[in-house]
Amino acid sequence: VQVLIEGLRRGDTGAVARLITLVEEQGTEGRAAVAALFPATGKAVSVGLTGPPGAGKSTLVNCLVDRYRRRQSRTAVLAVDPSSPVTRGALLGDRVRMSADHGNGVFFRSMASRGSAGGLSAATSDALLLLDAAGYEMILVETVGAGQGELAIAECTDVVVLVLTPHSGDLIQAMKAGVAEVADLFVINKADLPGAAETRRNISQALRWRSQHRLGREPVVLTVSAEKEEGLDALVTAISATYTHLQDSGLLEQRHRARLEHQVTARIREAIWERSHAWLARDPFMQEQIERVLRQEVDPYSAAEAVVQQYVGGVSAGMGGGAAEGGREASGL
Ligand SMILES: Nc1nc2c(ncn2[C@@H]2O[C@H](COP(=O)(O)OP(=O)(O)O)[C@@H](O)[C@H]2O)c(=O)[nH]1
Ligand SMILES: [Mg+2]
Repeated sequence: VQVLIEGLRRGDTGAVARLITLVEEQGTEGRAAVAALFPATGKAVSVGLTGPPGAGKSTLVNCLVDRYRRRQSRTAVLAVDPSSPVTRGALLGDRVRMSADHGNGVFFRSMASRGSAGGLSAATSDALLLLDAAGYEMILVETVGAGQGELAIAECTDVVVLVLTPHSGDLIQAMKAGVAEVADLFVINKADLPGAAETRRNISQALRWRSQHRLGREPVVLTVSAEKEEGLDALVTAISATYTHLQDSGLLEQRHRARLEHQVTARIREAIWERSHAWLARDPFMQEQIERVLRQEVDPYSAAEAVVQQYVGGVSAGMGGGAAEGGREASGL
């Protein structure tokens, strides 16, 4: 890990790719890398592009990469697919974890979900930290906005761009999934197809009705054509303007804080679980509760609550109840 970290610091993209694999595995080596490189983070701008499959996110990312590269920004792309189940990840094998520096200074990396959406977002935020430490100034993150996993994009990136297409009912889906709530910028791609202007009006109108915006103001709605390369400079300008707005309004700092808080909380949850589940399985009090569930004396929820009460205490107790203290000592928690 130390060698890879030094490699990353020297700008060796192979080392960056291997470190990302380590954080994908979410093991101790990945943690060590994040710990060592965390002080070197905090300079990158991250932009998440989400939206339904086929909306043109990848095509759009390629167009944006070209433009950022021309502006001399060191650019990296993370392609994340939260809908990809374990089997698909295994099936695609190396392709899923393909990573390349296209010789134009742009780093590209695919990440596949191997487990929960929570695990993916932890791996993605770690990968973002590594890329940030590696000196990438602009990091584009593409995720499929089809389920609940895409909400994680708002926990990982500074600016969220929602990519939709004309007349597709995408917006309704996006609203149902809650992505429309977290989007800072709405992009209607495929404006070369009919109906883009009307879709744009409909979305603007829907946004006007909304009483609150995560952005503190109404999000901008743009029409672009990634394929015909139309409206892309306006998109780059809108992304910059959104970022500046976030900076000036203090929202960027707020988001940054919320993001770190989320990461710390997620790690606390993991650490508590890692440390407790092995002894919990052998714990007499826990076993007694299981027996009671078996005898139908209590339901599983109540049994779980009794175990938590025993070792952690009540939610509102803060420091934990008196009885919990003894239990906590005995269990080594
Ligand atoms: N007509 C049209 N097709 C597009 C445009 N952008 C992307 N596409 C096509 O839409 C399909 C899906 O694009 P892709 O970038 O893979 O979508 P993703 O799944 O959101 O990443 C591809 O066949 C693209 O060529 C566009 O601006 N206009
Ligand atoms: Mg794609």
